[in-house]
Amino acid sequence: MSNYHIKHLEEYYQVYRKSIREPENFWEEVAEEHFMWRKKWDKVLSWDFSKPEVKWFEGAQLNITENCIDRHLTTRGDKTAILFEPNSADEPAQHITYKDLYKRVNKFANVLKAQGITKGDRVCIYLPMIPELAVSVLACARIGAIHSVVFAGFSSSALATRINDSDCKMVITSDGSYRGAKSIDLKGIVDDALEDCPGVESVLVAKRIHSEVVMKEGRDLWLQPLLDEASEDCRAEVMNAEDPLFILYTSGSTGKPKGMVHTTAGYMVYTAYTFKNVFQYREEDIYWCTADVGWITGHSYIVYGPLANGATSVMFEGVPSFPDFGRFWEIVEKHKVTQFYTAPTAIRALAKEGVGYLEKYDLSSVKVLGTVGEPINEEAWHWYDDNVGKKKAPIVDTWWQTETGGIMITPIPFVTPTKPTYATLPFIGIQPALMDENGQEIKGNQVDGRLCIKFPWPSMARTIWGDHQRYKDTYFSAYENKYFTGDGALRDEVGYYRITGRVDDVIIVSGHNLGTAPIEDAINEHPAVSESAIVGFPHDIKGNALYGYVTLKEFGETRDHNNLRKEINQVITEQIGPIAKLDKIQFTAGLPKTRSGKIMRRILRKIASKDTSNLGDTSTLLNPEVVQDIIDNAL
Ligand code: 7RM
Repeated sequence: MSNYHIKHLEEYYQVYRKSIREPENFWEEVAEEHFMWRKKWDKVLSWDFSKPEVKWFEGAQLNITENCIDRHLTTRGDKTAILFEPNSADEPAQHITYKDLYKRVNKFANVLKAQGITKGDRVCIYLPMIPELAVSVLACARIGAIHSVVFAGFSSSALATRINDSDCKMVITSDGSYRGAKSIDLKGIVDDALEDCPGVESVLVAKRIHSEVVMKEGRDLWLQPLLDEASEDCRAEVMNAEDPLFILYTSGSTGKPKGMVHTTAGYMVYTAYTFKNVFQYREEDIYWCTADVGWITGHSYIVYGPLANGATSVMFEGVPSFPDFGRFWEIVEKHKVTQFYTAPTAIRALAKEGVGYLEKYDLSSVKVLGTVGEPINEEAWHWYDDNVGKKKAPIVDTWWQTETGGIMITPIPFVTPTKPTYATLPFIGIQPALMDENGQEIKGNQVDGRLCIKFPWPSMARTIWGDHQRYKDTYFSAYENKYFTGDGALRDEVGYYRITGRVDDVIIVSGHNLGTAPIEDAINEHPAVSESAIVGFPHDIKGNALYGYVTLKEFGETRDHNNLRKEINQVITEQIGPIAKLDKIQFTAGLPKTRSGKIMRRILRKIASKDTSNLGDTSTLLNPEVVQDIIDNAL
C-alpha cells in the first residue's frame, strides 16, 4: 500500500488510522520515500504544547529548493514549472521550465549573496504576481535567507511595520504593478515605507511596468543588470530541519500583525503530501491556484507544494474581472487547467455576473475544484459545482490557516463524498477536537464547539517572530495541551466538519483576514474621531463587509459627514490598505460599553446585521441609552 497517494475511502481510513496511531512511523515513511535529504533525521518528532515547542525531523539536513527544483532536472527538466499568465490577455504567457527555473533561482540567489545577504538574514519581498516573486522566494530559500513576503496590496505603513518587526535587511520590489486596467506605483510605496525603516540596506527593483521611478543612490539597484551578470550555479545552503524558511504576517484580533515562522523540513513534507492528495495531482496536470503568493495559500500551493511534486503551477498576475468576467475561464480553456483552486468571494463575484461568461469557454479539462479562505455558502457551492465543474469535478473545501502551513480539513477528491458547505474530514495526521465553554472536549457527533488540534503536524508554525510568549498566549493558552484555531466548527452525524467562522475579533472580508483593533487604531488617528468600533456584517459577495461605529469629538460634529467618511477610509487605506476600507460608517453619540469599559460588540454586530429583535442581555451596560439611538440611526 502506498501511503503517499490515497485513491479510495477505505485507504483514507486505513492511512488515517495509521497516521494517528503511529504518527512518527507514518511521517518518517513519507519523508523517507519522497524527498531528497542531505542527512536523515535523528528523531522524527519531539513536542511539548505547554512550552510550546515542536520539532520535526530533528537532525536532518536539506535544502527545500533542491527538492523543488534540482531533483526534477533529470526527469522533468523541460517540463513547465511555472506557467505565467500576465495581467493583459494580449501579452503572451510564459512557460518557465524546471531548467529555466533552476537558472533563474540560482542567478537570483547569487545576486542576493553579492548584496551581502547570508543565511538567517530576513529579506522582505513586495512584488506583484510576476515570475520574479516565485523566483525570489526560492532564491532566498536557496541561500538560507528567511523570506517575508508582504502582499503588494498593503500600504506603505503596513509594509514598514512588517519590515521593522522582522528587521529585514533588504527589500525586493518592482517599479510598479498591473491590476486590471490600473497600474500601481509599488516603488513609491516602498520609498514611503523606507522612510521609517533604518535597517534596510538595499532595495532590488524589477522592471514590470516601465514607469519612471526614483532610484536612491547607494540603496536602490535595478535587478536585471545584476541578474545578467550572475552565475547560473549557486550551491544550495545546507539547512537544518528546523531552520526558519519564512515569516508570513497574519492579522490578529489585537495588536500588531503576527509574524508566523515556518521551518524547513516539516513544512516541505506536509505541503508536498497535501498537494499530491488534496488535488489528486498527476504528472500531466496543469494546476492553477488563483491566490496571491503574498498569502499562505500562494506560498504552500502555488510555490512549494506543487514544485516539490514536479508539477506545473499557473501563476496569474491579473484579476478575475479584466478584461471581463470571463478571464478565469479563458485561462482555464487556454492552458487546459485540470485543478482550479480559488476563494468563495471570487466565486460569488463571478456568479453574480451570470453564466454567460462561462458558456463561451471549454472547461472540460477541469477535474478538481477547490475553495479556501472562508466558509463557502450553499448557493456559491452549487453554482461552482453546476457551472464550472458541470457536476463532474469534486469540490474540495479546504480549511486551514497561515498558522497551519498546509491544508488541515478537506475532502480528498474521488475519495471523500463531498457535502456542500462542509470541509468534511481531517486530513491524514490531523487530530481535531471540538471544545466547549468550560474547556472540555466535546465527544461524539452532531455537536458544535471551538475547533482545536490535539497533536502536532509537520507544517505548523513554530513561533511568532520575536514574541514566543504571544504565540503561546494566542494559540496554546485557551485550552490545555491543544492548539486553538480561533474558529468555531460543527461535526455532523457522520463526523464531517463544517467551519462556522471566527470566534474572535478577526473578520474575513473577501478572504482577507482583518483584525478589528488595527482598523480601529487607524480610524482613531483621524483628528475628529474620539473612538470607534468595527464589526462585520454579511455581504453577498465579500462574505463579510465592515461596519464602523464612530463617535466624533465635538468639533467633528460640525463637519460634513460624507466628507468625514471619505477621510476615515483614506486613513485606513494609508495605514492598512484598501482591503480594510469600511462599507458603512455610522456616527454615533456613544458606544455601548460594559462597566469595565469593554465595547459590547455583540450588540453592534446585531445592529449591523439588521437583527435587532433580540439583543440579548444588555443589563451589564454602563450606557444602555445609546443602544436605541444607534438602532434608530442604523445604516
Ligand atoms: C488558508 C487561509 C485562516 C482563516 C481560518 C478560517 C478561514 C480558511 C476556510 C475557512 C471556512 C474554509 N489562511 N478559513 N479556509 N473557513 N472554510 N475552507 O485562508 O490565515 O488567511 O485564514 O480563514 O476562519 O481561521 S488565513
